[in-house]
Amino acid sequence: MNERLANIDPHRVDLVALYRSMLRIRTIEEEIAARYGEQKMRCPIHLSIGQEAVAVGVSAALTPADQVVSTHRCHAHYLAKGGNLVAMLSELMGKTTGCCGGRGGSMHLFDLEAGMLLSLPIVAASIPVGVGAALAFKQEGKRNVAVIYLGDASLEEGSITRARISRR
Ligand SMILES: Cc1ncc(C[n+]2csc(CCOP(=O)(O)OP(=O)(O)O)c2C)c(N)n1
Repeated sequence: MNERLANIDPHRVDLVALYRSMLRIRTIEEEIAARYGEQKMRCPIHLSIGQEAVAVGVSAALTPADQVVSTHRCHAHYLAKGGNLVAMLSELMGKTTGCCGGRGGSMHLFDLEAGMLLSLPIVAASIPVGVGAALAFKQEGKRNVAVIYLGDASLEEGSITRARISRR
């Protein structure tokens, strides 16, 4: 197990802060759902309501220098990792102030400063990118962690097998 994860003491983790972070994400996503019909968000949207704990729990074990790669369902991963909310909402609305300049939409969130490396809607495409980020850390002699979020549909894609092979 990664040393950083192994060192987490559940009695010292700020559970209220974790809960607040989960609630914040839930509230934001519920508001997005409620307002989607206004047609100001000009992109398809995939919510992750009910999965907030995964994003918040994982991010709690990471530093800003650790990197995360996500999928089409990336709002919670982005927010939990410290992604900028205004840049995210601007992106959903296709504004130039969005994190992708308004060209990517909901499925392409990233925030390099926060260590949110990339989100990719192509199923399993996040896997080789995350493996590459981990390899870069290794080659640079850094002890950082790269996290790949994926849905179970990724498991039947060839890139997950190739990622396992390249790990050896
Ligand atoms: C290579 C590829 N094939 C098909 C699609 C169309 N597609 C978009 S989301 C999705 C389902 C993804 O399921 P899963 O990864 O389990 O995530 P979930 O949406 O269930 O959270 C598919 C097949 C795609 N984006 N990429």
